[in-house]
Amino acid sequence: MKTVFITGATSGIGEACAEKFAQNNYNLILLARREEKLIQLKNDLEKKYSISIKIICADVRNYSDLEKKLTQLTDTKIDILINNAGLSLGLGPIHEGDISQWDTMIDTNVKGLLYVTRLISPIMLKQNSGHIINISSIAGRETYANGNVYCATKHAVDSISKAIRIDMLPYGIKVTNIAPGMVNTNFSLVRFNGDKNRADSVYKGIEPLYAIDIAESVYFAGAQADNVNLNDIVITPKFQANATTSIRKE
Ligand code: NDP
Ligand code: 8X3
Repeated sequence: MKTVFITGATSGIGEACAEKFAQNNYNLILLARREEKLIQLKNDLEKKYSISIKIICADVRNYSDLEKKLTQLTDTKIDILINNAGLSLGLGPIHEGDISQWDTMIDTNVKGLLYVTRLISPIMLKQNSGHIINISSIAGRETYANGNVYCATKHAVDSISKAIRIDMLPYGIKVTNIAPGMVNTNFSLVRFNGDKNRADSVYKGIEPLYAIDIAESVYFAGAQADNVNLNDIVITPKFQANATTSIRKE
């Protein structure tokens, strides 16, 4: 049986990936900060599918804690790593920016992804096989008004994916970068600090993507023949052309 390691598995895209891979007979290693949600997911998915699930309650920003917890995995085969944990906080011009929100976004979306990759890639090197799938964003391709630091973190993910693809080439480890547009998850609720009206307005008049739509593409990338690597996938809802152009119904 194959094993997939998913960060940010307690919600949205990560949770949908957990279910999609479980359905397809993968064992799971699920990482996030909310332990109760991880335990609930483990119980639900193990009951529903004949798979085994390890949970790791950790914050991707804390390297020493990750190191302690992930070095226990050295005997576990990891076929796919999905670097998905991430967030956006706030939306505003640079001169009004909140420094602690910037730090959280940079530490989670960029440094957290690097920390996890630093710890898991040697396991893949030892195996001489593996696949790293990074969840970037359309905000990693284009910059939109007031998105400054979040867009910068996702541009960094885009660049890191390209760099890791080169680093991993001699070892036969694949790297895929997935860049979704609008996906209706808890993303906007987190961005707007729990303001549900504001979060809902992001998806008003347009049918957004759902977490499962992204999980389908992640699974598709992971299920390619061994000789095939999907480098980049950009996914938007039907009525979104790019980060700043979409058609909304009144
Ligand atoms: P959600 O808010 O629904 O999920 C985010 C997940 O990340 C949660 O499971 C959360 O778990 C985890 N997480 C956040 N911070 C940390 C941390 N410090 N350490 C460990 N886990 C963390 O949002 P999405 O599912 O939408 O977001 C997933 C990824 O997709 C993000 O990288 C986001 O930038 C990206 N994305 C989202 C888009 C969208 O429109 N929704 C579009 C493009 C990209 P917990 O709180 O339990 O730690
Ligand atoms: C999330 C999509 O366009 O809100 O990365 O930045 S967007």
